[in-house]
Amino acid sequence: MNQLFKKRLKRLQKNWEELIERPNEIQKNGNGIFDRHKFPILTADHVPLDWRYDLNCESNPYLMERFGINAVFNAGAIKWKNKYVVMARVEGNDRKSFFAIAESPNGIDQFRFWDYPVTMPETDEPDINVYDIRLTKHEDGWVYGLFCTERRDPSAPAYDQSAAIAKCAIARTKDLKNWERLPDLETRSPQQRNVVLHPEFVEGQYAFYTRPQDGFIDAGSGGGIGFGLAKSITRASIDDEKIIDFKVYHTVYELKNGLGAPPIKTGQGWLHQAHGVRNTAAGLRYVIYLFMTDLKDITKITHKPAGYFLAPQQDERVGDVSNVVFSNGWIADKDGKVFIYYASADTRLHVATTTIDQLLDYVMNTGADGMKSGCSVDRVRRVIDKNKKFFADGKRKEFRSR
Ligand code: M1P
Repeated sequence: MNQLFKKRLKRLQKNWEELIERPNEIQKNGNGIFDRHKFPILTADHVPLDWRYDLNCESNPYLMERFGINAVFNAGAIKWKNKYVVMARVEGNDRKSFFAIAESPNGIDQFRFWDYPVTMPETDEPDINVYDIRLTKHEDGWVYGLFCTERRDPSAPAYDQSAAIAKCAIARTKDLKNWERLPDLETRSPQQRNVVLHPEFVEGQYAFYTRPQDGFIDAGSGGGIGFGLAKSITRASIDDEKIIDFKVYHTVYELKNGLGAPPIKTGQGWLHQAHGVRNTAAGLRYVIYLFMTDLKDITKITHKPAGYFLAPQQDERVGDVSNVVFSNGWIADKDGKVFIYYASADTRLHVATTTIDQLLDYVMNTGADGMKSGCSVDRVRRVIDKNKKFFADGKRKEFRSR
C-alpha cells in the first residue's frame, strides 16, 4: 500500500465515522410547534466509503472516488424492528436517483446505510429515473412503496431531451429488502407524481392520494391533491379522481401541491402533511403545510391552518434546487412523539421532532387562510385582543413583550 493511499484512507475513514457518530441536538428557540435539529441526518458524505471508492490500492492507487454521490434527500420513513428507517433518494453524480435505506436507533442521528442500495425490480417499461418513495404499512399486511418513475416522453422531438413523463410506480415488500414490483398506477391524468397510499381500506378498496398533472413540471389544469379508489393493487386503476385540496390563488400552494406522506390517524382526524409551491422572481419556492381530514369521510378537510408549517431557512435555503423543503416521510411513535423527515434544496435530509398533541393543537387552533390581507389583520387582532383581555386584570406581570 503506498503512503498516499494509506494516509488518505485513514483520513476518509476517520471523517466518515465521526460524521455518522456526531450527536444531533435540538436547535434552540423553536416555535413551539416542532423542533428543528442542528445537523442534517443524511448527506452525500454519509454514503458508505465502499460505495464510493475502490478500496484496493492496486486497482485504485490514488484512492479516487469511483462512484460520486451528488445528494441524499426526499426519504420515505417507517418504524421497523424498533429502528427509525428512512428510504432516501440518493442521487449520483450522473443525475440518476435510486433508493437506499438507512437506519438509526433514535431517529435523530447515527443513521447508517444498509450494505447495499435497493435493487428495485422494473416493469416491461424500464424506469429512467426513480424517486420520492412513500412507504405505507397497509392493513392488508404488506409494506407498499409508491414512487415516481420517470421516462422520456416518446412523442418528444429529438431536439427536446428534457420532455419526460412521470407516473406512479408501485412496489411492495415484507422485509424492506426484497421488493415485488406491480404495474404502475393508471389514472385519467397524463402524468402523476406525489401519490400516497392510504394505510386502510376505504369502502373495501385501496385508497390513493394523487397529484394529477398535465405536464412534467407544470401541474396545469390537474393541480391539487386528488383522491381515488382502486379495486385492486396488483392492477391499480382509478376511474374517479376528485380533488380534495385545491391549489389556490395567492397562497403558498398557488402553483401546485402534493401530499407528503401517509396520513397519521389520531382521535380527532387524519393528520396530513403536504408541500405547496409558489412562483417567485427567484424561482419556485417549496414549503410544507399541514391539514386534517375527517375520520369517517377521509376526503373532507376539517382543519387547515393558514400558510406554511415549515419553510426553508438559513442553510436549508441553498443547494441544488434552492428555496425548497420537501417531505415524504414521517414516523409517529406510540408515545406520541413524531419525527418529520424533510429535505432541503434537493440536497440533504433533516429531522424535525414534535408530538401528536402539538400537531393537533397547531392544526386545530391556528386560524385558516382568509384569502386576503384584511382577514390576516383580523386574525392577528383577535390574537392581540385575547392577550390584552388575559393580561387586563393587572395580576399577570410576567409578560413583557414591548
Ligand atoms: O425540486 C423540488 C421538488 O420537485 C418535484 O416536486 P413536485 O412534483 O411537487 O414538483 C419533485 O421532483 C421533488 O423530488 C423535488 O424535491
